[in-house]
Amino acid sequence: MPSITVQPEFLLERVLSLEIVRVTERAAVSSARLRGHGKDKASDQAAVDAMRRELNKLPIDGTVVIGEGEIDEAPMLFIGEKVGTKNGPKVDIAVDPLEGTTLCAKNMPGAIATIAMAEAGTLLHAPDCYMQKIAIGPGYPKGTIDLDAPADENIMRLAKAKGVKPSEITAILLDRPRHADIIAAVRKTGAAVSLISDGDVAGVIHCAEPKTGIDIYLGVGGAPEGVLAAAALRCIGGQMQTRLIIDTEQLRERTRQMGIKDPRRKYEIEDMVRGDCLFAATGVTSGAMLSGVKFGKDVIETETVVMRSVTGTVRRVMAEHRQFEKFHLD
Ligand code: VTB
Repeated sequence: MPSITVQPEFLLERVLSLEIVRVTERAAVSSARLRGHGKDKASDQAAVDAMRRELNKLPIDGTVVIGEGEIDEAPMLFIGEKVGTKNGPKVDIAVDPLEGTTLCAKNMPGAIATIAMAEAGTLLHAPDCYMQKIAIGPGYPKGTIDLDAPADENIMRLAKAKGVKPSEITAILLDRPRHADIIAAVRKTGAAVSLISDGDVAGVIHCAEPKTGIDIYLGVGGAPEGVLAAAALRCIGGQMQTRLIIDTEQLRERTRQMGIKDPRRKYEIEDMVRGDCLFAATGVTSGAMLSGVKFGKDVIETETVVMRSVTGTVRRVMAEHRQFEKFHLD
């Protein structure tokens, strides 16, 4: 048999692509236990605790660069927190242990536990602020969309690139009053608007999944969610442009500290995720992307999607977890 030489870092990265599945699985199961109980904070905390516990078992020297918030407001998985056994590669980590806390609290579709991992210094270190975003799936010429162009123009350009009428385009946006003008502009072109109450990491990813029928993401959402979505698109292809919304002196100071020289900069995917990365998400409640956690009599079932940019491989891991008590605690 010919021997295959694999660089140690490369091998570890391959191993980590399966290891991070455990991290999101555990976070999803822990928060799913509180699904529908109206407890936003408690379900988020359960996800954070489980994710942190699992991350600290990984052979990595990790730094949380996108987390639950600043050190003074987030006791765990705060921006700058070190995680992992330290015996391993230096990595940047972006987490949203429970993306869609309200969705989980109300047991509505689309809550996920999600994470992205990349070589240290390659993920955008963004504060917990808003971000303007536009995204489409793969297969279109570069420059098909532009964050600074009006929404109707982006719809027309995308329809042309897709070879369809604007009325055959569907845009996805967070259902927020701040999007009234964009929604009106999109509808004026004849395109359809799909509104989500939360969960715009999945919202962006939907653009790259033909089965969802979503063509374009538009609007303003969280910056942490923007970086996570960029990591996913880095793996599966697509275009995305973003800009941080830095509208207070405090945020201006914080972005300076984080090394962001131009707070008005327009980011492409490669500026937010500057190298190869891993992305994983496990469904908490069922949604278009993932099934939610199912609690059976003896088995807990989870569905996770894990992506790797080096190869563009997307794996869907359907797991059956036994040993209930142990699963909850270890
Ligand atoms: C989005 C969405 C999140 O926050 O980023 C949104 O993906 C943005 O903030 O699930 P507002 O809710 O203030 O509009 C969430 O809805 C919650 O984190």
